[in-house]
Order: sequence, then C-alpha cells, then structure tokens
Amino acid sequence: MQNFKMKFFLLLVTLTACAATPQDLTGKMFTFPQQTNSAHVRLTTSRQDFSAVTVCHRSFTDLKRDHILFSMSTLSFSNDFLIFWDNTNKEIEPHIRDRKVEYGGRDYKLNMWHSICFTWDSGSGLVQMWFDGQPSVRKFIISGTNITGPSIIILGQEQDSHGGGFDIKQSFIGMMSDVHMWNYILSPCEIQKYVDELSFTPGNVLNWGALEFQIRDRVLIENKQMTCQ
Ligand SMILES: *[C@@H]1O[C@H](CO)[C@@H](O)[C@H](O)[C@H]1NC(C)=O
Ligand SMILES: [Ca+2]
Repeated sequence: MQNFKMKFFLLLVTLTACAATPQDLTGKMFTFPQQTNSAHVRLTTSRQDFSAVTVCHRSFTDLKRDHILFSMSTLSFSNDFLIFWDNTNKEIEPHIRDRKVEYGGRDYKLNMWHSICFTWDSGSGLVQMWFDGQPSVRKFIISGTNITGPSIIILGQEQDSHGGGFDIKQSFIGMMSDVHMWNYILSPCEIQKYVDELSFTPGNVLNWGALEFQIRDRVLIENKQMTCQ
C-alpha cells in the first residue's frame, strides 16, 4: 500500500514536472474519479484574441446533477467560453463572454461517451452545438467582441473567478478525452471526421495529440479502451 502510494506520488510529481512539454494523449483519457472542489486539469495555450472558436471533446459520466464540461476564463470574464450541463432543465449551455444560451432536447445519456462540439463566430455572434455529430439550431449569443487576454482553461472544475472559485456541486466526475480547440469554425465535414474518429486537422489552440497541461490532485491519465475489442 505504501509502495503504491509512493508510486502514485512519483507519477504525479513526474506529470507536474513535465507540464511544459506537450504530451501526445492519443488513445488516452483523463479520469476524474472523485467528487472534490480541487481536482482539475489546467490546459495551456499561448494563443490569445479569438474572433471565432471551435471546441470539441468527448466525455463519459453518470452525474445526475449540474456539471462543468469545459471552463475557460479571462481576466474580464470568468465564463469567457464555458460548456455546462444544467441538470434541472436538462440543457447543455454554452456561455461566451458571460452570456449563455440553452440547448435542450438532446439525449445526454449517462454511462456512455458523447462527442460535443461548439462553434462561435464573433462576426455573426452565432453559436452552434454538434451533439454526437448532430447539428443544433444556430443561436445568437454575442457578437462584435473577441475573447481577449490571457486565458485559463480548466477541465473538471468550473471557474467562478480567474483560475479558481470552484464549486464541488459543479465538478465533473467521469472520463474526458479528445479535447481540441481551434481559433476558427470547423466545417460540418471536419466536425463529422472528428466525431467518427477519422483523420482531422487537430486543434491549433488545444491539441490532444500535443497537449500542454498540469494536473492538480487526483486526476489520472489512463487508456481509453474500456471494453474488449
Ligand atoms: C477580433 O479579432 C480579429 C482577428 O484576430 C480582428 O481582426 C478584429 O479586429 C478583432 N475585433 C475586435 C472587436 O477586437
Ligand atoms: Ca460556479
């Protein structure tokens, strides 16, 4: 038991020490195994000033409460680009620059992987969700403003302040994989390729195949394969 703890500790230390070096997480997932108000992964990008954004990820949970799926804050807005599950209304909510819209009527089933992509363009101000490859209505959220300044991107916890203000009741428990972010809008065909796990252009802001990140507390990197194939 002590030996295991020590190995686990050394693994954490190694991962933290390697944070600056991008890692190829192809075939891997982050496992968030425990409800806390601290465990999270902080993703690093040098890019700033976004006039358009696409974010895609896959996640798997059995949470029957509100939870965060993606939290990006800047100094100006703690919800500068955020994806949130509202369990009361059964809606997936994108937030951009602290504004939000709601997407209901999707079969966000527990205990299975879902691919969720969001696009937003500051010119039109329209946001769109691709849930398991199915496009949503295009809704107006906010236009004529860019997401500017240094950002903090966090998986596993929702930021109420820049880099903090975590609420245990909004934390994510489960697995997350294939997180990509682009500073432009992906075409429907590119999104379909992502959903089908075919070859696609990886994110130029966040790239799962070359991810810079830091793990805080108990989040594990594990192989994504969970069934016999
Ligand atoms: C937003 O960013 C684009 C491209 O980076 C730039 O051309 C545009 O002027 C910016 N708009 C605002 C309102 O800052
Ligand atoms: Ca919150």
